[in-house]
Amino acid sequence: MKAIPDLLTLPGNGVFTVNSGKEKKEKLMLAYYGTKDVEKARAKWVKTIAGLDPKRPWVLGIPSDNGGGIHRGANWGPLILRQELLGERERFTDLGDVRVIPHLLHDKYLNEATIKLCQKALYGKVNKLPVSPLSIAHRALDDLYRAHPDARILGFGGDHSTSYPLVRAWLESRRDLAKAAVLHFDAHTDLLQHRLGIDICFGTWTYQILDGLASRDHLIQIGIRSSARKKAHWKTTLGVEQLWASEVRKWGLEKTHKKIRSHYRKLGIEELYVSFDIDALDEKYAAATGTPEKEGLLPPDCAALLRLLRKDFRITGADLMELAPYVWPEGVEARDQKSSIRVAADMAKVLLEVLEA
Ligand SMILES: [Mn+2]
Repeated sequence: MKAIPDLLTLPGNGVFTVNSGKEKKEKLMLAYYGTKDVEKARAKWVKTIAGLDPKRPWVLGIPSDNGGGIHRGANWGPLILRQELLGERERFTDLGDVRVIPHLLHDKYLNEATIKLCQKALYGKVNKLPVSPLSIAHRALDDLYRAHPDARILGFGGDHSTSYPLVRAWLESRRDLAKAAVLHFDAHTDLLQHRLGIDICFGTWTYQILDGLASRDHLIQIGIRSSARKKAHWKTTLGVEQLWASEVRKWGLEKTHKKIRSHYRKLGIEELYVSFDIDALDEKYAAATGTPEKEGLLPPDCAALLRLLRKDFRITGADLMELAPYVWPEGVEARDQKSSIRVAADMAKVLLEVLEA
């Protein structure tokens, strides 16, 4: 836990700014800490980190979109989600943001000289700490789960690659991995092994967590509708369970819930991690994202499904990914950008609710 104040920074402060863009961050700092002075706010934040209470969920922002690749802009997701959640401040502890060097993704892609330069930039000296957003997140989450194995962490992304450290660290810290499963809401499978030679990014992260599961059928994907391959391909080659958006729409809420419940129950699952890519929702509701897709899931159905599953299983980890608040892809028919942000914030509230003990 000693490294946490170095690895993380104030809530909303993970997007590095010098001058341009800093007013976006000041608003949140003022609302959280009553000051625009970073040093004063930091002193208050450090106190929060020192006195963490695992009885409430914790929020962690990973404002990196360097693992994305169509329309970026999800780096502002964690800040804007928190602004929308100001009315819920009493319900969670805010761990802050991972410190993000926006040109980096994972330390394994870096040479030693670059790592040293970035350590000097982030920490003021060469040390053993990671420097890329996914590597920093993984290290911070490991420390947090080691000190508080019962922590319930809600991650805010970021592009979907930021789920990689969140899910990995959650799996690695389970007392009984055989009873732990992942439920992944998404329009896309994110199951590529590599994308242009890169093995950890928004299109591959789910493939890269498969070997961390007790068994591959512990992953259920829901909302899929944009895939180069048919559903049977993913089942026969990877053994992953999928409920496509068209099936969910046909079955309705009750039958969908029963299918998920019986699948997990047969496997003896007791606890779930929920990863929620906002593009699982129909583009009418989730247009402010990198890859919006038509004919998706409906927000009230997703909320109701999560509330039902929470009665069957303990939900002990979750994330909300891919809200890109300033992105507005051309040709997307939607209500307005503000409503897209509000829908994402409402989903974040539901995730917070199902994480509450
Ligand atoms: Mn995704």
